[in-house]
Amino acid sequence: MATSPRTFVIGDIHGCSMALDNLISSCDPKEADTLVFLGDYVDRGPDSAGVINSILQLIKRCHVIPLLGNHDWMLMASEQDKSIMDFWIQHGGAETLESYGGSHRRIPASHLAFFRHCQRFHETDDYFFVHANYQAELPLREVDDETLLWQHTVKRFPAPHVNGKTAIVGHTPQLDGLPKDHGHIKLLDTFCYGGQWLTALELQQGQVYQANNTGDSREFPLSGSDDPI
Ligand SMILES: [Mn+2]
Repeated sequence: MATSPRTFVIGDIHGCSMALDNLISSCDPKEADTLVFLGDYVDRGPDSAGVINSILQLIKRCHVIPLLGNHDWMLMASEQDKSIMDFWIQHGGAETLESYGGSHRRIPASHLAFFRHCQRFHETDDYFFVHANYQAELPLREVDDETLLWQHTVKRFPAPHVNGKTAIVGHTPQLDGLPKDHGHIKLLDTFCYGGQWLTALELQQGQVYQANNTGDSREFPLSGSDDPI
């Protein structure tokens, strides 16, 4: 019997290519499956270039929907604006440039094309996906970049969206390494670059897959995320 296509939502990677590659091995996406990436592929971790190379390979293997994170935005904006370049380098961009051989000019055209292709939000019948945050009463296309890319969910925890869908977000690191399920919003940035885990949530089964930078992997149901097996 053929299994129905699966949808995995993957949190902030931040240059952790080893964790990403191990996570993908665990999920083993097939051609009909979909990977939604919540953004922040680059910065802070050791191998941002390797992360983008891996995702470019995944695009040939299954459906990939990449969202834009604030760090990915800074990488792109640095091309045109020296003040953003300085800010970016101080906030994780230095590691990214190092992974590309030390210069913005060495970032391959295929990688820049990937960042330009990233979306600010994505919606399905039951879910919507943003990097950072949303405004409960506003259609997603009307929400500003400050909210979608930068605003943390710690101080401004949003109400359920009027669209009735479940929100899945990254950006605000969960320092204990566990994804959070608050019903109408699920938080998947599990602080991989800080020594915790990279998370994929498979939506149909509610199963959490995790991998880290030291080669470990684990999985558990999201409802049991306070007590991972
Ligand atoms: Mn972010």
